[in-house]
Amino acid sequence: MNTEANIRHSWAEPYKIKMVELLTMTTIEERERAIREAGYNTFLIRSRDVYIDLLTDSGTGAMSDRQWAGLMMGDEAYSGSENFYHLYDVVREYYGYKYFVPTHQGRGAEHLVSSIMIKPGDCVPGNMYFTTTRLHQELAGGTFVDVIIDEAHDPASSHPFKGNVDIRKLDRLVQEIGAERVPYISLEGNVNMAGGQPFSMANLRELRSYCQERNIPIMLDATRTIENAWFIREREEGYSGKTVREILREICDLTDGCTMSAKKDALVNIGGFFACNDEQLFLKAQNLVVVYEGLHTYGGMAGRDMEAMAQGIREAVMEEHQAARIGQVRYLGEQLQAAGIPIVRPIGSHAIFLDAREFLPHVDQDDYPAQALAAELYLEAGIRTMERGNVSAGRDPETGENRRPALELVRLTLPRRVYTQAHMDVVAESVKAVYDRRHEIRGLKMVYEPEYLRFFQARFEPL
Ligand code: P70
Repeated sequence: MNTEANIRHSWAEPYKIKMVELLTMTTIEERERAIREAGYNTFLIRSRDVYIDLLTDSGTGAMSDRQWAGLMMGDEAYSGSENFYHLYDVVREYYGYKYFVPTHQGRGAEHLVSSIMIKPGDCVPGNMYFTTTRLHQELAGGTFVDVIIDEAHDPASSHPFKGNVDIRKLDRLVQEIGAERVPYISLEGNVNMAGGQPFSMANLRELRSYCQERNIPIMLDATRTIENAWFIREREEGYSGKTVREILREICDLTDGCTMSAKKDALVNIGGFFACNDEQLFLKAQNLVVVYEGLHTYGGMAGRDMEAMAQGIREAVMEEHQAARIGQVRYLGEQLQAAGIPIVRPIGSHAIFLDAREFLPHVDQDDYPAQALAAELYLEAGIRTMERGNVSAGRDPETGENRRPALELVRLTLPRRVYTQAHMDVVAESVKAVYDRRHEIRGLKMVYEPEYLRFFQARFEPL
């Protein structure tokens, strides 16, 4: 176990490397061809053409030897797998919810919650949208309403808890439409689209008492909530002496249920779950999961995947793991800040977000500056990142216009336990090189736009 002192002075990895995966390096000509063939969309680049892959921290982490050993313990029974019961015990112990339904990944759980809880015409308030979460809410006939604090939409604000809910915004909505049309509040830990920003325990307590008075359940998006717990410990008064594990439990105990993409915090390549305390809700979810995912004792996962997840959750709450995780992200972010590159502040837990509006002020938002910047980073050094701006935000269903969100960002997402400090140096050098020639960078025109979650498959051409 790390002591307080060496957590503070070093974020050195609490593991050593037993197996490696070779990387391929490409020439500029090869990258020019690859990005053109990918329609200037980093989602469409083949992974063999990527050097350092910062597209996402989702399912891209390195598993431990114990997790790999767990794969050999897979009980692939169609029903009643041993691994299901093991995973259930671990979720019960660490997250604390009474009932548990496994799903193939996070959006499987979102689909269950949205279709069970939302009626057409309902509004679902949340601390900023997430793409898949909002889409499932809309497909169920609901409307997402953003109730995050204003600071979250300002990349330059260094508020320590930019993930907080603005209770006044929430109250305005509830007054306007009535609590009966608010099926639940969707609360995300370490808010992804805001830059990986945490909520505070004080804010959650206030939200809890507001919701309890009005009978509105709180459904937590637990995807990166262990990382949120780390920030509470680091920044919130009264928490420095608590463990991440204790704080995670405290968060979950203040909510009614959760959806989880285990591909992040829980250190697995695939998996997710829904968990809750209400028996009726659980019974509905358990029934619906067999329609869309698989039997309720595997929910789309193999037995071995559930075993790896059970072990992954145990490793994820370790203090030394989080110290290294967040330390590595901070190491990269501080290098970029020192070079004067505009990034979202404070530095979050899973990624560095470049502020593409500041980076490319000469590119109009409808010419997709973040998409163009992600393409340039790939061209520069084979580094793959992800657009999180106007393309991701999509169109307003009412007006059909681009949403033009306040945040126009490029996400450099760090997979867990995968890259080294030297890789971070290469990334920082490459971003600086692109920054030096930023005036030459032009926007993009969208030439193919799919109906759902367009950012995954849209194609572009240079202007
Ligand atoms: C990412 C991934 C997934 C995710 C999430 C939060 C806070 C739910 C989910 C869904 C993958 C992704 C998804 C959509 C667009 C881009 C990337 N986030 N809640 O890279 O979970 O992927 O398991 O279905 O971050 O941020 P899942």
